[in-house]
Amino acid sequence: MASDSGSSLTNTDSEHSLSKKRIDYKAPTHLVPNIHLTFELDPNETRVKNVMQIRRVDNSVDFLVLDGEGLQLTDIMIDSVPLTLDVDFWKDEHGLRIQCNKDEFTLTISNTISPINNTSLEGLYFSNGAYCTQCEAEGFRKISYFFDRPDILSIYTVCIRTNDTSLSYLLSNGNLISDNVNDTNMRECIWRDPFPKPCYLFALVAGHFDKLEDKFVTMSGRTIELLLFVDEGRKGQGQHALDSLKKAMRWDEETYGLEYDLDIYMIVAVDFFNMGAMENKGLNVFNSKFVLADSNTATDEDYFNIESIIAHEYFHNWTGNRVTCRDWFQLSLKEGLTVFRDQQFSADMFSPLITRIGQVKVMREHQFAEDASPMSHPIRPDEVMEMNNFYTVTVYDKGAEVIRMLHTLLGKRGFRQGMDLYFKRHDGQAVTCDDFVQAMQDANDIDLAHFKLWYSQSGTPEISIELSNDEDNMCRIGFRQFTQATADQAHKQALYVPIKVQCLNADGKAIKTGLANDTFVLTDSADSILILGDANKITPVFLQDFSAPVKIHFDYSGKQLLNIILNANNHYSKWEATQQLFFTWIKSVYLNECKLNAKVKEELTTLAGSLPELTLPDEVLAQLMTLPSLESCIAKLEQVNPLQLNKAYIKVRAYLASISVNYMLKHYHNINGKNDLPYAYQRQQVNGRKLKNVLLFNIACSGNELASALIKQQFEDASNMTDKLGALKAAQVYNIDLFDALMLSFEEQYTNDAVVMDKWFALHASIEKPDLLSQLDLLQAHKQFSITNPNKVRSLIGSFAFYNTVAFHQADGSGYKYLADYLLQLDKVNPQVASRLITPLIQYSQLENSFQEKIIVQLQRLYGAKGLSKDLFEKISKCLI
Ligand code: 0A1
Ligand code: ZN
Repeated sequence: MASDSGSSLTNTDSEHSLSKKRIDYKAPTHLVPNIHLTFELDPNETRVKNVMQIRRVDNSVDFLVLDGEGLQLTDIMIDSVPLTLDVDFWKDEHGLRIQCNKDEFTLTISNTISPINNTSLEGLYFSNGAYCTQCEAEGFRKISYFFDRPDILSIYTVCIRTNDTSLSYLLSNGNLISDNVNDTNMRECIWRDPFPKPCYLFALVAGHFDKLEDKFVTMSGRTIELLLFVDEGRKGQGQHALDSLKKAMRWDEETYGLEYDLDIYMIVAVDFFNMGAMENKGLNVFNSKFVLADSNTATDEDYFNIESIIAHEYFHNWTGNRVTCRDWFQLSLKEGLTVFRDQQFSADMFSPLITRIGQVKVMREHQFAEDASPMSHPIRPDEVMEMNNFYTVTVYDKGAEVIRMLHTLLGKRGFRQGMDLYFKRHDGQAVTCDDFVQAMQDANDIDLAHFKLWYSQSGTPEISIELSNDEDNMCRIGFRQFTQATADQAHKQALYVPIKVQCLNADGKAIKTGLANDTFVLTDSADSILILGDANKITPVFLQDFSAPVKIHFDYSGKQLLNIILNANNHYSKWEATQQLFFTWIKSVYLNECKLNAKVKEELTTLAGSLPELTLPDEVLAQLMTLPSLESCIAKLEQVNPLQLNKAYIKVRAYLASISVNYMLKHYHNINGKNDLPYAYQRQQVNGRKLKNVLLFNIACSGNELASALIKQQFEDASNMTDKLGALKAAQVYNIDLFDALMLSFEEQYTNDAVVMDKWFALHASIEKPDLLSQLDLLQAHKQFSITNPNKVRSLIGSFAFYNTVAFHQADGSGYKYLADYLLQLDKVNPQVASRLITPLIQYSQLENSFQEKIIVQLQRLYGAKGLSKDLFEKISKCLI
């Protein structure tokens, strides 16, 4: 009856009857131009009165279906006339069906909810003494009965009432209309948001906070009030977030001509939040981890992430809020585009290279793995059971790669013209990915029909490339594309793939390719190009800057890769070549029973010998000296034994570190000696610290006895969190006793800082030792740990399951069982977080059968559990079919 299904399932439920399909979209039968909400706050029983002005748009329909979950209905009226249950309306656990054949009417519904008992952190919840809402994707139905779908846009007036004087701020979207206290000491704040919005952008926050204030003058001269609310005593940690917001506001004006629309922009930081942040109109809610920063508590990486997430949420004001999604299958319309915009911003603010490398790692480590898993889906999914399961690296990050390809194809100007047309056509509307691509096409006079397959086809295209000699001294480069069948789609088509190509001769000099923008666009399953030169002497560089989200197969020799590292003029290509080289060595040692053979040793020695000759900026050098993650190596192999691979990985890392340790020690001392400036999040300083910490880590990996003193010294002298954490990470691979001693001192120092303690939990959970499981039990009993706090759960259990190969993939399956046991508990508290945490158990396709079998045992156990959430059910059932 109501438009969604239940949250509690048994394994006998049929998946099909529960999921929704994209093609089944139906336009709304009714619209709600205005909604007036009144909240009387109480932790146990908050009263919600919802007055909706409703207009029927389909007069063949004489009833309306409203979503509502876990609500206590107290009152329901149409045009002030009370309705009778089972006569005028019907109710079940998904919502209401109301009989009504009026064209225009006012529907008033009152209900109560219990914020304090809401541990799902969806809807209205109460934590750390504050009320907070999270409505995306379908959380509004846990607050009040409504059409909980993104294509119903309403003007909201919100009245918040309380007699709790400790709640100094009562906030909602839009502008504050009034703030009064009546004679019974009831305070009442009224907010009105003049921009029609879907209910997923509604927000309410009530609590006691410290407030940072600032102003921003827009390009048209309007003054916007900026307010940042943080927990009491944390004001000193909010400035970077506020500065980031102003940068983002200016950047969007300069880059896309987009100006902020309301007179006030508020951000609230909370400790209990399921995701990173939420773009509610004019009232963003942030996980405090992505707001709070000072040099003592946040690393350079934290500073980077805060800047980028603050910008992401701000950019949503246009890409997401002013133009929103018609239905949730279109999520990438706002997310892919906004991630692309935040990447552009980070590249401009910090560094194009580092931003790009970071993004490529996300794709290779996480998105490729998702595509190879039972959860594989296109960036615009076709079938969904639980929408929260589709806030994925595919929708977000692959979605951003698809937008990036459009940008490459249309150029900066053409892309901007497309964006302008998109806003001109669709401001104030709820639209589809097709509408977006159409605007890009119409503004540029280009046919994007083939390109659009990226929206509907899942899987990672694999491009195999071969070089051969042709007539007239020409070299033929042959390309073949193939996409393996995925769990959701058996048949694949050739996609439109822009491949950036560069060719070097044996001395590293660039050879002209004659390709426009150095880009070859592969549109068929096979094609080739000719360039001048000898196939045996050319060193080609493919997919520069990761010009498409694909895998490349080309059989490089070690010599060719070294040629690129030493001679290519593009830093990204150098990084890519080192990653390839490292992977080749790790694979070869893995296949050789974890022994280093003479060829690998020789190539490692050549690379180590050429490091001192590479006069490169610190940021590049630091990247070149960092191995690819173990996860990205697993993603490139089949039937992997992760424990053996880890051994091979450590072996290569240690050998390379040991043969270059003198160079690294010298370089480390050199940088450390210059380090006397007060901390600033400033590019040169950040890059210096990055390189220094990479060096320290490698020195530790070499096992050199000098490492101990250096680590201790750096830990003690550190004037900032980046260096402190750098020392701890080095200690973690160097010596457990040293690590434990430093961790104890770290805990004493930061015990009262929740965000910093997350780092402490994560470090403990990632120590590579088989008896970690009993230590995890102890850590769960730590006074700072709570299963109700997603940050803590992610830090401890997430770090173990995602990144601790030795402890998680134990040969007896005990690591898998540990996670499954934990998920059974967590699912009852917060299904959304449980469902994200199951990822390492469902991404098993690259593992050796013996590991897969042990994982399946745990998945079957979970599947048999009573009352499993829809979130976990959807994922597990996909694994077990
Ligand atoms: N739209 C937000 C992310 C977000 C999504 C879902 C949430 O709860 C289920 C919370 C936040 C963004 O892209 O930043
Ligand atoms: Zn977003």
